[in-house]
Amino acid sequence: RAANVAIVGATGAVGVELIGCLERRGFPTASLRLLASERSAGRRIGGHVVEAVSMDAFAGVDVAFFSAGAGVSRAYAPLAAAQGALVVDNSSAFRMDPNVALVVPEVNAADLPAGPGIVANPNCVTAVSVMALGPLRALGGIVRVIGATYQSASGAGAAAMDELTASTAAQLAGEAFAPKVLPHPYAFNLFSHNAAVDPETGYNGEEEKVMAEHRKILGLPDLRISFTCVRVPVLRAHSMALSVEFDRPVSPSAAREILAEAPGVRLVDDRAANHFPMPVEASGEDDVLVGRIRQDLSDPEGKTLALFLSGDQLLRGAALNAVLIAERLWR
Ligand code: A2P
Ligand code: 11C
Repeated sequence: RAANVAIVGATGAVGVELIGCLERRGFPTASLRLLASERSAGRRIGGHVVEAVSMDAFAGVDVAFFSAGAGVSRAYAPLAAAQGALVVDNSSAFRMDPNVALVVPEVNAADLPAGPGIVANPNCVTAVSVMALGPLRALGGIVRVIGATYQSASGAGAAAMDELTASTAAQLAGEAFAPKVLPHPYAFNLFSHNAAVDPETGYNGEEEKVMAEHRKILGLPDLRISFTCVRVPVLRAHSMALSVEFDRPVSPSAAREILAEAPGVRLVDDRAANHFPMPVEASGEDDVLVGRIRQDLSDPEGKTLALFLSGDQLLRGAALNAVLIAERLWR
């Protein structure tokens, strides 16, 4: 049967994409309830009136998507699940809970639970990265990953996207612009990810999440992994450079063959044309673009590959992945 669906955070950058993905993919929807904060109550989106989220909002809801931050998820997701809803949570609130599955369906659908409850959607960097790392496990065991990211404004929400556009326009017009959403000037600049930095380790919260989530999704609790996360002036696709070490020698051509067949992945690896994954080409695309596949020459044993990825942060990184999870669970 068709599901009664709720979206919490429906007015946000991810929420709007969730509405679009459900429609585009023909998710069997009997009713759609759009929820956000008090600020948005009464707003209309595509014929639906937005309501403020409340304790009573989940009666009769079969599938609830949450994308309004970890605090809202902690406050309402258990309530929705207790009332029988299948909850797909895009926040970080439950991802590392050992009783909650953290899933990218193409990689670890086997971790999905049999019944309703909360399923977590990964951080957008993790979701894009494992789309390549998952299939590459066919080459051998992954023992170490070094990543550096080029993260878009969308990861910080709709207001950050607006700030990128407005600050760029201001700079081009020679006008002053005071950042309000992000901590640093964004136009023609880049900066270390805005999550808080652990004074002991020097890693920021985004990097810590990404590293822990890779271990959980790939089922490799001892994976040696390090990420450096950086915000770049791009609107809605995250890119990343990865160095991936295996437990045996590996060849770029074998990796290319595997990735060419991998669902949800598109090879963009044209050395002659110097054409590789770019955020402008990944934006609006369901597939993660993968290229620059080459032997990492820093490893004399030939066990390490270097690659470059670009994936739409709002789709694979959030809304699309959440809808793919719901599709697997709602039958
Ligand atoms: P609202 O638009 O009413 O503020 P983004 O990631 O693009 O910033 O979007 C965040 C989403 O989360 C928006 O839909 C926002 O609604 C929603 N949201 C933020 N805080 C709350 C809250 N306290 N209760 C419900 N929804 C919230
Ligand atoms: C960013 N990836 O680009 C973050 C946003 O763990 O859900 C999402 C943070 C998270 O800033």
